[in-house]
Amino acid sequence: MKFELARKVLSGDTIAAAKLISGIADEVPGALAEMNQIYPHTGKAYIIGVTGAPGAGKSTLTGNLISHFRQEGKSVGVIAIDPTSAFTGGALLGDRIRMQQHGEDKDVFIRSLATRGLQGGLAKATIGTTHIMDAMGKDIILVETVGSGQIEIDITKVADTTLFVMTPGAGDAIQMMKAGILEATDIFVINKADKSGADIIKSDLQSMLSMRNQLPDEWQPGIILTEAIYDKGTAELAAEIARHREYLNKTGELKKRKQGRLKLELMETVERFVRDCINGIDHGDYLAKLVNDLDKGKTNPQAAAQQLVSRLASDLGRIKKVRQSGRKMA
Ligand SMILES: Nc1nc2c(ncn2[C@@H]2O[C@H](COP(=O)(O)OP(=O)(O)O)[C@@H](O)[C@H]2O)c(=O)[nH]1
Ligand SMILES: [Mg+2]
Repeated sequence: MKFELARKVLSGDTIAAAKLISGIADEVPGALAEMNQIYPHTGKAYIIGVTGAPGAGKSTLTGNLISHFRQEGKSVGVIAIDPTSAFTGGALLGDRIRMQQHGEDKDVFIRSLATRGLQGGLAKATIGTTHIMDAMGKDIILVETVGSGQIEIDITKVADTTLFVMTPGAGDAIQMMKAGILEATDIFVINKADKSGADIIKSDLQSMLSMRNQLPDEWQPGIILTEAIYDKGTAELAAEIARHREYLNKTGELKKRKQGRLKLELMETVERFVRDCINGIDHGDYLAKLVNDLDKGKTNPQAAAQQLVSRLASDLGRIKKVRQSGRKMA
């Protein structure tokens, strides 16, 4: 049956959902067509990003948040993004165990997304996975990702609320503030507060935040102390997430974030489309010739790019004309 996978996903079938998630990560054409059936059922889920250094306690915290939201009667989806291992890789095994208590719960759906070998863009695959969980009716989607470099900053654009998890003794707070993290974080979590130094990080963070130029009605990122292994601070963290959600709703920022995601997804789709088209021109011979000319110094990247784009435009124009005349004939 046509779009059977999408139909099954919409009825909550987790095996079908897992299949579709793999399909979009690998950019399988059939899966992309199925996704068109998914989009009309999206836009309801609230997306929470959990980022921070490896070992900070993100998975433990995520497990606590799952329990909290389940107690509120909400269904939960979890996306664990693993930058290193392949699908069956090691790091996620521990995560699975930490979240295993939810394994039997049909209202909790956990999927890992390996970034290595990902065909499309990372943001697109992640956003696609949130669409699938959203369409399955998940109220909350938690996205756990290691945050330390440049790519991960993009992940914060995927979430409505971004948590940045830090720990005492993991170096000076100021040093940990890689470019953009301060701006991209909605809530700071100082986990492992059972260890000494949590209060030092907190005051460092507070003084950094107070140095920022802020508009009067701008969001003031909260700082929450947690001891995730003892499930301490979970309720406070959930309350802060709720406060942020309310702020986003009230200010219209929620809609802006959603549109930002749609734009990101669109742009990655366009990039992919353009790349495919370029590779399709003379089956890539045209590209190879330009690379050759660049190598010989006969052209430069700017001129070669312009040449490629105009060739692409004329090819696309031809395709469109053929389609139009085809339609007239029919
Ligand atoms: N002392 C202490 N250890 C914690 C706490 N939260 C997590 N851990 C431990 O830190 C390690 C890494 O936790 P994990 O949740 O896998 O971190 P992730 O890599 O950020 O997902 C595990 O051994 C946890 O048991 C905490 O609040 N206090
Ligand atoms: Mg983890």
